[in-house]
Amino acid sequence: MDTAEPSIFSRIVAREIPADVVFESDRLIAFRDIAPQAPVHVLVVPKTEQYRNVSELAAGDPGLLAELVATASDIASEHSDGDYRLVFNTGAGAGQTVFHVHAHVLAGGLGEDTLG
Ligand code: DGP
Repeated sequence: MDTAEPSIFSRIVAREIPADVVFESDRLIAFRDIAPQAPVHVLVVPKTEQYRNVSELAAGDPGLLAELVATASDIASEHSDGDYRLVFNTGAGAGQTVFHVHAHVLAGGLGEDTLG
């Protein structure tokens, strides 16, 4: 028996917890991060939680990863000037806290000192 709890993002997909959803398709959902790190900070998330991180997604369903990247680009164009940073935290040591693959789309007035 699978006793694993659904991830927090699966609960957003199921509308069990609220989120500010900006995009949804049959395979993806995108919503604003609860703790924004940039003027535009949206998470793009496959609806399936079978992939824990971007490496697993790339190996298991590269087409879905390509859809995710295209969606991130569209969101940056729709909500800002089209320039964006795409971040996949991978592993607890890199700051990943939700082990259901997701991309952070950061856009809108990014300072030059916000990354390395
Ligand atoms: P990461 O550290 O890469 O695993 O990012 C997880 C992100 O998820 C973090 O920036 C905060 C966000 N987050 C966690 N719980 C919720 C939630 O319930 N709603 C929303 N909108 N974002 C959440």
